[in-house]
Amino acid sequence: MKELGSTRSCQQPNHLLLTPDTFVRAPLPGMQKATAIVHASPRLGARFTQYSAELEPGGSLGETSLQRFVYLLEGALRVLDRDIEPGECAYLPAGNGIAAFATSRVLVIEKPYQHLPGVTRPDSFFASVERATPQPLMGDPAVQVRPLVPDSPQFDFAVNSMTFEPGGSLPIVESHVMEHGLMMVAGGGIYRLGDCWHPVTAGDFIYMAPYCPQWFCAVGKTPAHYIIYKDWNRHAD
Ligand code: UGY
Ligand code: MN
Repeated sequence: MKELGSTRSCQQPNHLLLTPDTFVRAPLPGMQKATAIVHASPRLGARFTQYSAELEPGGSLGETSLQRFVYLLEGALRVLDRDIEPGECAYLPAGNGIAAFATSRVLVIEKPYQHLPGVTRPDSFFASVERATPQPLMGDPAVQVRPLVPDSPQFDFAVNSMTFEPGGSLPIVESHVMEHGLMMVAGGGIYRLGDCWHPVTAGDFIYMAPYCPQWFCAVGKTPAHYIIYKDWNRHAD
């Protein structure tokens, strides 16, 4: 199929689906023994940058003045003085060095901090899908939401783990002011985005612009799992 110029990747005015067959790798400044696939960035109209970093043992991400959230998909990382495993994540108020000690794949989200008067900037923290408390989405036990960022106005974004039992779906077609960056981690299903219904599977990335109509239903015999970013706790400006 690829030879005939076919792909599920699709760009529309209100969303972008990127499938692994179309990923293009390039280094970012300061990276050592590492490369990046930039999925979403201000060039797309997003107010954040999201990329997958692929690191060799001993590889590292460069410094940044932006706040940085990392979620480990595969491998082993050292962040500050802690080792993290797949399913664990870390937040740094400004990107300090993050190093890999095994071949690793990391989801990275970077965003300029939106200050709120009277609210201090947050410190670094560590979290994991396993340690997060699951909340059924609108009371539906087939859809579990696990917040990976503390519930505090200090944070100008949220990242949630969402798992869907086979057949589980978002209860409504959502359309909201927040934008999303989403990485499918396991399983798959059908994602409605705007006027398109996309089959999606583990490894796919989706950007949803503000107000993009969105709905998902997990299809298959195993649960679907995705990690989803949204802007949060701030006025729309
Ligand atoms: O948090 C959310 O807006 C989430 N329910 N959206 C989504 O899964 N597309
Ligand atoms: Mn949403």
